[in-house]
Parts: sequence; structure tokens; C-alpha cells
Amino acid sequence: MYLHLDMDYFFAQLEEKRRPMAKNKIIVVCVYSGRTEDSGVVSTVNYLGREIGIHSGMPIAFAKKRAPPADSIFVPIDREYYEQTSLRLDQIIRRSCDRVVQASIDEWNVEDKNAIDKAARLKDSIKNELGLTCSVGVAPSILGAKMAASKSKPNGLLILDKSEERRFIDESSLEKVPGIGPKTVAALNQIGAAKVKDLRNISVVTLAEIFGRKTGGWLHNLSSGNFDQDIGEEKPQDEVSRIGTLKESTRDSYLLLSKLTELENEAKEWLMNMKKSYKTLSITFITEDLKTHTKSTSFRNPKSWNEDISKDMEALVSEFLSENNMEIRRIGIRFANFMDMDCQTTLF
Ligand code: DCP
Ligand code: CA
Repeated sequence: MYLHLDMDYFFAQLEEKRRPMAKNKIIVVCVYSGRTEDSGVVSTVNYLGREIGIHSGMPIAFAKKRAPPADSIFVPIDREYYEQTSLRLDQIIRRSCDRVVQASIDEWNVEDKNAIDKAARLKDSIKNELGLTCSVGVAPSILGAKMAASKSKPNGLLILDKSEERRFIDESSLEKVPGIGPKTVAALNQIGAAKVKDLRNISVVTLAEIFGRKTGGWLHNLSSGNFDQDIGEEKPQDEVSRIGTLKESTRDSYLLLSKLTELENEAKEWLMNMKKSYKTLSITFITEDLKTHTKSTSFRNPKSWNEDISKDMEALVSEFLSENNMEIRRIGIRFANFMDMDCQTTLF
């Protein structure tokens, strides 16, 4: 069975979570371009905001016209915070499921024999550990699971068996099917198909003529009940990094190292979970003039997450401080050049 998990109004939900006062308000997460006060676009908005027609990609100025000022909060996007939460979610999901592929910052595909039993527990763990809601679909194909998850939104869970999945997809309008873009929908509408089942009235030859062999064949399969089983592959990651903003700009190595240790622990949790050791350690310094500087060191033998590197961090920090006299505003850590720890134990 396949499972698809999608966080509800992800960025806006996270902003809601850190502002308990914002319950029952419209929360609009904004990507400000900085040209004028309101220039930029909406990244996402909570469901209250969606009800009055605010949506991703809308200019902020338009959203402000719709949103009653007393009941709305406009906040700048904070990617660092969302990415950290995404990492926590990834850990929760990997802890309990067999084969996991992260599909985007807030979506996961899972293949697991026991997906049906795990789905509700997964939702509970995410609610209990992070206080967040998500929507989950479970079905015999990943396509069915994705469509079930989006149907059940928000905070939903929809489990389909083989025949329910077939019926559900058959009755779906074409624009609800992931992978069918607006142009294809328009072309299919033109030839009389509005729902997936309508595709059965069009021959595979005609579909291939209009959309090409690949898409045509895929549409034909869809109408015949052969749904996607492939959850994709993750590109192998060869580095993990964490960056943070200091409370105030500083050159105090104690303050720099304590922030670094915080970031080190976060990144090492990832190394531990992924069973990776690393050969390169880098520290990034963003100075007050917003320039980025990096200091790196490589180890001859890969280091595992539980080895102490405080001396190495100290050396890199003091090397940087001796070469540059600006105050440091943000600092980051990066581990790279991975080796699998499992494979290492068999090697040595
Ligand atoms: N996002 C963005 N710009 C877009 C679409 C999305 O910045 N045009 C960001 C904000 C979203 C996040 O990506 O929170 C996840 O995208 P989703 O499409 O999953 O949207 P949401 O999670 O916000 O809402 P939903 O509950 O519909 O999944
Ligand atoms: Ca989402």
C-alpha cells in the first residue's frame, strides 16, 4: 500500500503555531520583494484567508484589499523555521515507515505494507510532537494516495481499497489529477472529457496523437485503472547544513561557539538518523555587510555524529576572527562528503 502525507497550509500553520493570539485570524505569509512596503506575493495563507479568496502567488497588495486589517496578520516568510520543522517531520515519518521519499518541503510519499495501520498513528505523532495537522491518503497506488490526501484536507485521513480507489479516480474531474496540467485539461475538455472515466471514450491512438506517446499512454492507463506505483527517488544528499541568526551581531567566540553547538546538534541528529559519517566540516560566517565567508577542514578518516569536534570548530572560528574584523550576524555549520556508516563497519 501507498501513503501520501501533505501538511495543511504549511507555512501559515507554522506561523499560527508560534502566535497563539493569532487563532481565528487570517494569516498571510508573504514574500516581500522590498521595492515598496507592499510589493511581493503571497506564499500561502490559512484556511480563513482562503475563504475570502486569498491564495498563493497573489500580490500582497491585492490580499491586503481583501483582508480586514483587524482580523488579519501579514508575516514575512521564514524559510529557516519551516525547513527545520520539515526535517523534524521527516524524522518522525522515517522512524515509523519502510520506504519514504520526501516529495517537497511539506509532502511525503511512503510505500509500506502496513500503511493502513500506520496512517492514523503517524497523524497522532505529528500532532503530539509538533502540534501540527496534516492530511493523509492511503491507497493501492501512489496516485490514489495523493488524491485521497487532497480530498481529505484539512486534517483528514482517507483510506481507499482497490475498488474504492478505482471509483474515486474514475469520478474525479481531470484537473484534480496530479500530473494533468491546465493545458491538457483544456484540450481534453474540448474533446468532451471532463472526468477521468470520460477518457475511456477516446482511443489510445487519438490520445497519443494529441498529447504524444508518453502522456497519451499515461492518460490511457489512467482510464483503464493502471495507476502510478512509483514513489520516485530521492537525490542522494551529500551535505547537511544548518544556519542561524545570532541574537545580536558579535565577535565573541563564546557566543559564536554556543550558537554553533546548537546548530551542530541539529545537523548531527540528521547524520545519526541517516547513518552517515562525514569527512568535511565547514563553518559559514555572514558578516554585518551581508557577505558570506566559509572556513573548512577535511578529516582523513570519516567522523561519525558522536565524535567531539568542538576543537575543530574553535580552530575555524578563531582562524576567521583573525582574518576579518567585522561583526558576525549569522553563522552556519555544514557537514559534507558523506560515507554510509553501515558500509564503513563492513569495510573496516
Ligand atoms: N508555497 C509557496 N508558493 C506557492 C505554493 C506553495 O510559497 N505558489 C509554499 C507555501 C506552502 C508550502 O509551499 O505552505 C506548501 O505548499 P502546498 O501547495 O502544499 O500548500 P499549503 O501547505 O500552504 O496548503 P494545503 O493545505 O493546500 O496543502
Ligand atoms: Ca501542504
